[in-house]
Amino acid sequence: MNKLIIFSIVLMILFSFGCTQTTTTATDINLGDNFNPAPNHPLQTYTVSIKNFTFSPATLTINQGDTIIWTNEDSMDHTVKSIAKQYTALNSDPLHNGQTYSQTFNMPETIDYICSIHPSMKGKVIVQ
Ligand SMILES: [Cu+2]
Repeated sequence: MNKLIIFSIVLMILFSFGCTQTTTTATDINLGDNFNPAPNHPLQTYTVSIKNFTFSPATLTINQGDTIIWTNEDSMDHTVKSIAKQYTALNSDPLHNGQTYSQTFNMPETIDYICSIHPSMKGKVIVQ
């Protein structure tokens, strides 16, 4: 008899969780600072071209989990290096013509970066 009651309670709890999840989005629940909700959008890959000593687009706003691929389209070598220490460090080797550098971003942050060979080349990634 006791087992039946416990089983019924477990079923009720499971059922109520099921209902909660269908009617409440993750952002409505405060689960603490360590909770990283699964992205509610498809993960995307963006491309930034490095051409004529310019990152294009110079500023890119993406979502957590997205990836950026930089491609050097100049005959001159370029790098992708974050200026300040951030959670996600951008730190490419010198990219020759046609070479790529990719990075996935998993934290909300703003990263200013440059080409360390030509520091006047500036770019920014905003992860939201
Ligand atoms: Cu450069």
